[in-house]
Amino acid sequence: MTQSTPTPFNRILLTGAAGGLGKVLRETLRPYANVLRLSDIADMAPAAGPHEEVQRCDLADKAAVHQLVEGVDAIVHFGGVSTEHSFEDILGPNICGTFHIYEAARRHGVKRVIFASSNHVIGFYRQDETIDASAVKRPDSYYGLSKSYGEDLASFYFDRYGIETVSIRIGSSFPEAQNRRMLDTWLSYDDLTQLIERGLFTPNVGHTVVYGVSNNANTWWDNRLANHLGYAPQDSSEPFRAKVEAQPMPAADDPLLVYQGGAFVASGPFGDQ
Ligand code: NAI
Ligand code: 15L
Repeated sequence: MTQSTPTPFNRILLTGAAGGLGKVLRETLRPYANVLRLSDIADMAPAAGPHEEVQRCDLADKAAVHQLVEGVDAIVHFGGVSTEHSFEDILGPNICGTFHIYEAARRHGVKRVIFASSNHVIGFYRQDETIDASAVKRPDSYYGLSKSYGEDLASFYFDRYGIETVSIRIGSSFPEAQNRRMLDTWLSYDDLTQLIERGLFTPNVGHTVVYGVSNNANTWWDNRLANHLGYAPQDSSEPFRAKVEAQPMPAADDPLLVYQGGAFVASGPFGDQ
């Protein structure tokens, strides 16, 4: 926590707590609340520790989400389907689920949400284009569409009800950059944590969209419209470059090298059989 950080929240809800990023945030968000309420549809290990509560919940279940949000001061919403699937598979967890989160936030008076959006909201931009948060959205998948809708919910619930959100268009947040595209999109776990901290504690964010990317040598994303967050990434994908560049070079027209969303632009269609 930075020195200027005010008193932590009493109770923060983390959805998707059993997932790859959820497991990391379970550790790193601990200083920011007296109690972390952890939720997922999947089993969570280990069970609740000190200053933790575990509440299993299917985001598609409206009543369950309303119970989940009761007594919470802020929501870090990372749960849902995290890769491309059919629209039907994405509808419940991501589209209905994020709607349920915002409706529950309204009913229970939650004023701050951090939304795990994705670069796949703008995945059809090419890698030779640089965009900021004002660029027209170009979702690359049903998954990207669901994140785009999540950002629209964030915008609506701020304009209509004053609930503030920081939507993080996360690039690729894994322990290492795994391929050439990820050299440009990689977000370290420490930089992700810093973004969430800035998202929770910066006053008057309205609905802010920020690209979740580390200080990599090259990027396609300009975060000047989110300068008020004071996000200053500390890590870079350079240490992974040699290993990544030892991989065979994909064809020049491979989506991995052409589009910001990489392979997602070529997924589907689903359900034609
Ligand atoms: P993950 O797939 O490991 O975690 C997602 C979690 O959501 C899982 O534990 C899953 O059980 C849970 N979940 C799925 N359906 C659910 C439902 N109906 N109800 C409740 N929980 C449900 O994904 P990861 O990598 O941890 O990502 C976390 C969030 O960040 C996701 O929303 C993802 O879309 C977003 N994101 C992640 C990126 C990354 O590079 N890791 C990049 C861009 C966005
Ligand atoms: C995402 O949105 C996914 O959740 C993650 O699994 C990666 O595919 C990431 O984008 C990416 O674009 O690398």
